Amino acid sequence: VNHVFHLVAPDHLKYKQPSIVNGRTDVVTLTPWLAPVVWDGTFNPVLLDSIYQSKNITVAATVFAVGKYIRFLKKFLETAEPYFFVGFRVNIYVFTDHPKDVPRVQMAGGRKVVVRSVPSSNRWQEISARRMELIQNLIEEVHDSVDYIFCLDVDSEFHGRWGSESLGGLVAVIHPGYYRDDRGRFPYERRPESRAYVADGEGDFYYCGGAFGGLLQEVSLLAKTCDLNFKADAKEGIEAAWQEESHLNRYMWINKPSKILSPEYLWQDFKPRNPEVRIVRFSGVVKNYADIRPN
Ligand code: UD2
Repeated sequence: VNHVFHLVAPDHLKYKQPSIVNGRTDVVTLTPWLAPVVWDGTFNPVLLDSIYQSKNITVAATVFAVGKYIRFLKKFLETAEPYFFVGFRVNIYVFTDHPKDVPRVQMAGGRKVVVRSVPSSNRWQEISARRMELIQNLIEEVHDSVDYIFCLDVDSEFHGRWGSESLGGLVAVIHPGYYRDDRGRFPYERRPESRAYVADGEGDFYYCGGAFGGLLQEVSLLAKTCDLNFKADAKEGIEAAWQEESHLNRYMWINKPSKILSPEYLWQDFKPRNPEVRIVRFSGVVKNYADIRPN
């Protein structure tokens, strides 16, 4: 695992000439701290794949399927195969309390599903929040064999390419529900007692808890911090408005992500598509909470 990456494309690779005067004008593609915002049309997939293929990287994804959420796993895995880092070494780590019910999905060489057993839980808030601790443990275990990791919600499906354009140190996805809103309307945790607190007039974007990633050491730090803060809050009887998503938002406000993925990378199936979203690559399925949550 070599983290000193020079971006070198193979000799004689043919691709469209880049331009710094022509490009997308309907969206912003750079944050004020100069992190790229990945939208369709801002990158060349052939060029990017050739650069990262020569690095021989391994990409991990984590997905939790606890309790009734096991029903989402099949579609998630089946759609990951044709869209998520095609042509790369991929390990998908499935955390579940139903290891026997994990569907067998045919995968290409170099790609595999690894199943981890976790205990069941009666509170969905606990399940989603406990992910941070388990992600951190996993990273400690695999840090010699994996380069990048993405942590994804299971109640979602791929519909388009999610590949090497998404790689970065610390990677956040902009939440599809709030990206046109004033930050005063973001559902950050607003109680100063919480360690997830973001004050009025602060915050950059509202990021998804359902997809984030980056280099292992970056994601490890994020997971460790969110987990500690979540637990310290819990000791004082506080649960942030959107659990670990609130803590992640607080973390990303202080530790600016080095790459941002546009809402193409986590849309919501119930939302009509806005014109700037030319392609939905990954989206949350419509679900009936009463049906699938333990309480
Ligand atoms: C949002 C976030 C989610 C999380 C949550 C806050 C998005 C799209 N979703 O979604 O990531 O931050 O708010 O808590 O950003 N799970 C189980 N079994 C359960 C409950 C949850 O396995 O009984 C896992 C599963 O992988 C699921 C994830 O936890 O995808 C998040 O739970 P959710 O999808 O119910 O949260 P949701 O949709 O309210």
